[in-house]
Amino acid sequence: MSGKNPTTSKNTWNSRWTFILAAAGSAIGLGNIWKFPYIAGQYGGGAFVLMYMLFIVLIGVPLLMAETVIGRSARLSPLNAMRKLTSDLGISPAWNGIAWLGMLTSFVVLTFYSVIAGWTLSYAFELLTGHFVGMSPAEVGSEFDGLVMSASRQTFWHTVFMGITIFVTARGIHKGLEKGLQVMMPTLFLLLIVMMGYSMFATGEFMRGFHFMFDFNLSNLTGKAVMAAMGQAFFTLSLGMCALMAYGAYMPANNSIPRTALNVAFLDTLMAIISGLIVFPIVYAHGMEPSAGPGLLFVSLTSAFASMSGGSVVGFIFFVLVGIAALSSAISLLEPSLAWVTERFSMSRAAATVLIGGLVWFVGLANVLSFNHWSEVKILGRGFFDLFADATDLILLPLGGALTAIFAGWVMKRSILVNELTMDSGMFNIWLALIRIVVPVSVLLVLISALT
Ligand code: VAL
Repeated sequence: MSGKNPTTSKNTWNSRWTFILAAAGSAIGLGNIWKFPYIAGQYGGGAFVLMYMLFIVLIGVPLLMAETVIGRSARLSPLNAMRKLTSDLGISPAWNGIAWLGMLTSFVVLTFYSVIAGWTLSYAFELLTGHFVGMSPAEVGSEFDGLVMSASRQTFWHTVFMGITIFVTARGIHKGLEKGLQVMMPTLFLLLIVMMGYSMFATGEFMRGFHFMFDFNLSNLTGKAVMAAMGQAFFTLSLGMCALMAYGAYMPANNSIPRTALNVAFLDTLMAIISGLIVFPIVYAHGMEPSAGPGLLFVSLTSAFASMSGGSVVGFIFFVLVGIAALSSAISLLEPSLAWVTERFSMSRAAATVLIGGLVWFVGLANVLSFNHWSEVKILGRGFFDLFADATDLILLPLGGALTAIFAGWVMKRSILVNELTMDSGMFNIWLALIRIVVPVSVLLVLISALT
């Protein structure tokens, strides 16, 4: 096995908060603010939201802990961590497939994530110029259509976003991440609260939005909705992509993994729920449909910004912050492949970042084009964007998650788990039961129910 062992203090994050911030920074992103409201809207609200929360608790938290344990116990990139664990145990290297799968998934996710993050930057810029002032929701809607129809504008912003991601990542974990995250995350949270205040007091439709999100209607609970809720739970917590496994390698030994996992899952879910409570009242107030799809956040919020006084400035700040939340997630999506390439080819971090980031950028162009020039190109009945999004949500993430759970629960040495998790034995056994049985069986059942 090649590679240096980054256990030196230089390569572990120095404060207890940094790991929580970095993990929360990875988890909280477009998945909460853009994706959660739009899929909750497409699957009819309440029942979907409940299933999603159930999956966060039963699958998300235990898996978050498992991925972090693997990363921290080996203190290597996901692939080399898996190689170390499998060779220590003397078992088949086929298990290393978990890391290959995670690297593939994080790569694929980033190719479309960057395009959507580009939309947020484009919106921030347009709001700043006062472009949307006084526009009706229908006009705001056709502006959105104009953006997705334009390959050049999307390519421009996708390039800007990947450029920033590469720049920040190449500067390394200390300089690149630590400082920024301490300011970004709290500011984003505050602005979301302010926006929720707007939805609550200025739209007159807060309760309707609230009921849409929380009224449990059993008839909405189709196999597909349950599947989507599970995929979203993985996506939003950055699970099944080895991102947190990669971050775990830098986590100080005295950080509590269970406590961190609970904090991150709580903050992440809170952000998603708040985003829903912002978006749906605005959707109703402007006569839109919750099921409008990927444009939901952009059209609904921008319509609100267009009609409120000072909306251009608030909107600008909002989309910049969403872009920054996306940035801290994107950085974590680069990390699994990046850490491996630096270890494997003894390449500098900067060179590896440019190489992988460049490849992501290139493949990302297929996503850009799938909305316009290539809209007729279909694979398995889907354009590239839908293909990548569905392949990750419906197959790669659950598969990666289930395999990680089986590996951590059934294959890893108990002593490593006990040492890393430092829980009392009752809690440990609950965790073990979730990771051994509940996670794999739920993934299997959901896959079967969605396919039949
Ligand atoms: N978890 C993040 C998000 O929800 C990314 C890494 C997918 O946006």
